[in-house]
Amino acid sequence: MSATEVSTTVGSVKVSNPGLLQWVREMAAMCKPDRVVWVDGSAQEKKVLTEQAVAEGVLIPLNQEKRPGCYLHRSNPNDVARVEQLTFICTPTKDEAGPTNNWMAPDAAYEKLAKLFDGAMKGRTLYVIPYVMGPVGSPYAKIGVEVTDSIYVVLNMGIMTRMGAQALAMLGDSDGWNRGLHSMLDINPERRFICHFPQDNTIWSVGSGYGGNVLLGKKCLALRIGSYLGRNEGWLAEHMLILGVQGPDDKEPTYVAAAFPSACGKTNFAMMIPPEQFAGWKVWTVGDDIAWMRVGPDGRLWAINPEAGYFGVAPGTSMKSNANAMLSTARDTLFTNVALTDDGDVWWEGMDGPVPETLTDWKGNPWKKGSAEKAAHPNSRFTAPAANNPALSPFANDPQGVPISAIIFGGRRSTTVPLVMQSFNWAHGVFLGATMGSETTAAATGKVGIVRRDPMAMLPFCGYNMGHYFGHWLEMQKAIVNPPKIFQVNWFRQGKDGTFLWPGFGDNMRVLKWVLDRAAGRVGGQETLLGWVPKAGHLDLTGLDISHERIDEATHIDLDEWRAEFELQAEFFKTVGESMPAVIRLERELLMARIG
Ligand code: GTP
Ligand code: SPV
Ligand code: MN
Repeated sequence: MSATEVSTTVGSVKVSNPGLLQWVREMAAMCKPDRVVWVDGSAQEKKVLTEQAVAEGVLIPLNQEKRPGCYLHRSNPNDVARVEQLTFICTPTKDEAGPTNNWMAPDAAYEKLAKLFDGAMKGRTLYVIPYVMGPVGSPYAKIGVEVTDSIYVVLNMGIMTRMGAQALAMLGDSDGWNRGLHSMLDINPERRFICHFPQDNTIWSVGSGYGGNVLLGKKCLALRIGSYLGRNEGWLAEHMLILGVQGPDDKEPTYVAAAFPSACGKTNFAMMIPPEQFAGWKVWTVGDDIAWMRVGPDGRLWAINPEAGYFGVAPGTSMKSNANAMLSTARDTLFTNVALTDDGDVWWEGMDGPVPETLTDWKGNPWKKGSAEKAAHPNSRFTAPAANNPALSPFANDPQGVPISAIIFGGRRSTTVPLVMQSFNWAHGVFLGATMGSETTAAATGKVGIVRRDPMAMLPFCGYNMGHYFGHWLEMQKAIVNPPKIFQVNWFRQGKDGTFLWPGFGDNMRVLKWVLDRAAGRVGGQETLLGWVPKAGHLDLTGLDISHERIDEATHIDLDEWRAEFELQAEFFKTVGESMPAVIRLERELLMARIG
């Protein structure tokens, strides 16, 4: 596109959106690429870009007989996860970003990053990626345009979003689209910034080539900008999976949304296969990471999954733990930072079958069985099309979404938090979400295994003041006439021997069944000081080969542990400060007073 052109044609769509054309010109003028290529999303384009990525060494072809259409990407070892310390919310005032976000003034951020973007794409191609988050044509979908110099980003966005001409056709001449700018630069952590400008519906990302830092539709738009839009427009953008459950006698599925922090089990739960005792039960995946939820005309909460693929954690995924994820990665999948087998297939820790004698590790070095080093990076990932998932819900692309009957909050906690508990009411449920703690994982850089508060699994993803975010959740109750019931779960409690007390994975169906029964008012519960738990015998444990002592430990509520937990929460309340809604503070005080 030359500086004077007033339209361009992408696929069969003539683009004449003046704001879009102008913005692309400005971004190109700043980044100074050799070429500008508009991505149309066609199969032919994918083929050409894939070949080019292979020629440039960005992708390594896998054994095409074993994994048709699959490729391996190795990222720079300094660039293997989200970087929360380099992620900024750039609002006019620091208070709007709140005490839990890194903040930069918008002008300062634009100026700082513009210097880095200046000439950043010399000798490179600038790809213009139009994309839709949400089913094409859905009134709840949002449109973004990401310009990037990374072929890897283009190919991943092609799986994760509805990309190309269809997005431009849906956009027309509207001004309602997110402006995303990304350049890898030289992948230098010293020059890496992920900046969000909620008021401008703009995201600027530099210096990384990895996942959540650069696939701007995902965490940046669908959660950080999305949560900001959601507050203004009266809906919720959440780090939640969405699943449907259908029992043998159910005419239609019941839908559940669940927030677990990064690498704490969303993909696994969303694709779960119920155990043998649940013959005739079926779990359908609607989404595995993000939910956009609005109040429908019936007063229920309706959710869509804005994504079209899964950017899932590879290690630990096996036919035993998550067959649907394994099958999703059988073809047309991009793998990042997994190990390579001698016959050109992928491997990671926890995969089925014997550990291979020799491999090429995620850095490209020879690896031998028994090595102290991991062969796959702990945050290695697959990017797989949702269409590959045998359990994909027939309603996954429904423009209206699905009605949510229960919301589940879950963290990774080796102590204190019982297997399952139901909140007394909406406000108490919001409190449970707001005070969620979880042990840190490899999904973000930094130390692993430390308990931190991760309210609603949104600490790294809320695009505005966290206290106001809790306020928004409380406020939503007025509009949700038929609210979902709210639950808390913990699959990760450990016994004294340091092993998980609960078998997890498919057996989580047993907990889910109780959640559904409670949400539908089909079963009584046991009231405790802290919430409702299953009555003895109500958790279906048939066929489960673990001792009653271990189940008791997994479900136990220890008031001393909870006293300590409330103290830990105090620190977080102090951080959030004045903006913490009174309702949340009083919920805590009420519970503390109650346990004495
Ligand atoms: P993000 O993609 O980072 O948002 O992660 P996620 O929440 O989708 O987590 P995922 O399902 O990929 O699981 C992450 C890790 O948790 C994997 O190593 C799983 O094997 C493990 N995991 C998942 N579910 C369970 C469970 O029920 N019990 C136990 N013990 N581990 C689990
Ligand atoms: C997460 O960390 O929650 C992810 C992976 O889903 S990333 O896309 O890198 O954010
Ligand atoms: Mn996630």
